[in-house]
Amino acid sequence: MSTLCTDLDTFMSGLEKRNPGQPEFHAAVKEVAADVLPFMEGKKEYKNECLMERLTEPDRVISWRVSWKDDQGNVRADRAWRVQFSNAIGPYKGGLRFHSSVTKSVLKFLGFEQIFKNSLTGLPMGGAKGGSNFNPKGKSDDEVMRFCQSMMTEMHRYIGPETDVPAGDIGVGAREIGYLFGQYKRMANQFNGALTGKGLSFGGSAGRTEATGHGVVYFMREMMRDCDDDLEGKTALVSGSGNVALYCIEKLITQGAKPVTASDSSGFIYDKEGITRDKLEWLIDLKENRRGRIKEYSEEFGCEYYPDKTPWQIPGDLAFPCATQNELLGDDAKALVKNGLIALAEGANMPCTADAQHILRSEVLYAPGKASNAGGVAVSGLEQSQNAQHSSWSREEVDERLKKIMTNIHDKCAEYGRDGHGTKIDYARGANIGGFVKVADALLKCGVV
Ligand code: NDP
Ligand code: 2IT
Repeated sequence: MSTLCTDLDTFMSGLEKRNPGQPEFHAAVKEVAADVLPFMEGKKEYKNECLMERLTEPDRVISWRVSWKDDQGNVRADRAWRVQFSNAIGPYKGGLRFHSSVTKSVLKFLGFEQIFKNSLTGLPMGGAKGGSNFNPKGKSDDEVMRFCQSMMTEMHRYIGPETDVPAGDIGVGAREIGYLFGQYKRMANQFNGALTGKGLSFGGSAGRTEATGHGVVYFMREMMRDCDDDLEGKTALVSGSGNVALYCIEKLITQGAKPVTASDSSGFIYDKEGITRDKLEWLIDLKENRRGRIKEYSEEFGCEYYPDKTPWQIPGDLAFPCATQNELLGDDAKALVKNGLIALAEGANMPCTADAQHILRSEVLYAPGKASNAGGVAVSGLEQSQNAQHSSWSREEVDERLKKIMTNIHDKCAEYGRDGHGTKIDYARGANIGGFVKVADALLKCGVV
């Protein structure tokens, strides 16, 4: 490894050589390094400190086998990882993803992003991510429970409230966190805040379920406010119909915007009249309790359904990709811009490809996930505080803190992302550098580690 590397191409070719076959991780690092390397150039304090090389090498990656038995009595074996990326500014913190597409590369990209996101929240949380290629779709509750118990039987050795605190992500919601926490207590013989996203009856925080989706809309509101505009009457395109998408839609409705789309991996619905509060309640029940498909919304409410398509060709003022990585391509970005898009805030992690990001960054207001979806992990941080104090705060108090945190993240992005000539904020640059400076400072002050 070189001791000082300020040239992006040289840096990336070294990183790619050290981490072959990890395209998602490469893309996430490149996006950050393109802003951070020039920022570090010429700054005396960063010289010869090898900061980006240190930050792109996880503290450790733990991998293990998860054996479990399905309802037919067959033994199954899935793979699991926990990527403990950096504890420079606090204990490792980040979600768990259960999806058939999970690989080490995907979890490294997510863990890397989490370092900067968690730093932006202003709370003392390091970066981590974990998960498994286990696919919870179509599995019974008993199967999911047996899988979670087996996963935690190994994972409990590596986590704890002052060590590493996992939470939910794709495929890991209230049900999974409950089963994981139940097994954690048995293995560790401790009731503590080693997981967040817990149910309200066993140490969870009010408002955590809604936090990511609500936070994305709070962030968008700040971006619009910065241009003397607001959300009232704006048509909004949302993708996904999971935790983030549903509560993004909810907050859009209360802010007077008109969400018109939602999706899952089978297709999207286009409800020209707008998704209203009543329809959303039905959709939340469909997704959270009945575990149904988005197509059923179009059958229930008589709107358009497009199988195997994403919503980005539909005209809208605001866009909120809230499903998964690489779900919005360069051509989608072009269509959105052509159709008059004003702003896009990422609810998902890295939903826009590098091509799409490039177009959006120059043409519209663009908020990267590490800034705009940080409300989820921020309220996880608040859950940790409540657990440590053996107390619980009201929904209103959590919501007030969430709003403040999202405003602070916006302002930090503005501080580092406003160009020299005036008003336009490059939120991606602001988030990358704003997230980096605190982590870099901690690294510099804690010696060579
Ligand atoms: P959920 O599992 O609740 O929902 C995921 C949604 O995205 C579902 O509608 C799912 O459809 C869709 N989806 C997942 N994978 C794909 C795919 N490969 N192609 C198309 N659609 C897909 O997850 P969350 O809502 O929690 O997470 C969504 C995104 O938000 C992720 O990028 C996650 O990392 C990010 N995020 C989540 C946070 C949280 O607190 N939960 C916090 C910050 C970011 P289907 O059911 O068909 O798979
Ligand atoms: O991507 C994310 O920020 C999350 N999945 C939430 C992580 C957390 O620890 O709440």
